[in-house]
Amino acid sequence: MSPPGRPKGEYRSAQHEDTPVSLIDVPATPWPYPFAPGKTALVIIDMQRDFVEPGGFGASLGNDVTLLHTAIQPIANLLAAWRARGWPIVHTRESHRADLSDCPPAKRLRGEPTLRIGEPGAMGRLLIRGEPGTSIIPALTPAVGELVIDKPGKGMFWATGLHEMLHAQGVTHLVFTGVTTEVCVQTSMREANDRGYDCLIVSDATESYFPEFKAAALAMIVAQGAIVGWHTPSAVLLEAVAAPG
Ligand code: C5J
Repeated sequence: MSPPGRPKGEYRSAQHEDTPVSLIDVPATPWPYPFAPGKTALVIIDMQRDFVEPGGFGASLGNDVTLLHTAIQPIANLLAAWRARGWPIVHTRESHRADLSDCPPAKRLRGEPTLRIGEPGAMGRLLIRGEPGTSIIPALTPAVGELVIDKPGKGMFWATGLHEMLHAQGVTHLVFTGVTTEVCVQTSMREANDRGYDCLIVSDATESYFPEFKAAALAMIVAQGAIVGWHTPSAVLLEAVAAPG
């Protein structure tokens, strides 16, 4: 499919009209993604022990957490590339205050998990800030200077102030990774799309407990002319951003 007409090679963000940047066309579905070097934040959604390791929130819902592990190395590769260039990086953690005042009963009482949010499990109280389960897995530990956002919702903008932080850094584009594709990643990407960011999701750097839901989410995102955004594999993205301009 072909992209709609866009002046090639330059982008003026609605949020930063005065700061044009040179774009890199990254091969992607449904057509090339206009990558803005230095203005594109890598977003790593909820790669915390509670979702990825046994004994956490993901497992309490009856899920096989090993299904998420294939995303770890592609995310690590992207993280290394972003760090090498000094580009912005955002890590999120789905988490709540210890008194659960930011966890609505509609969320806490939903379903039939073996343990509910706030109850003690193998990695401390489930999804509670400061407990071992909410820490990012060791392979992706945030570095000093990277944004770490504790979000009480599935989406990363709800009750976090993240939009203002990204705006302050001049970020106009977002590259999404993390878990799970159809829940927190897709919700965050849709929120970002509504706020005017150009969004790409990296197909092998995101995973779901349900492979069919991951496939459906990726298809929905790019349908109807990239209605939410683009997707591409990490190797394609890394090759495109490494190429000499
Ligand atoms: C879920 C998430 N699945 N990070 N959270 O509850 O996707």
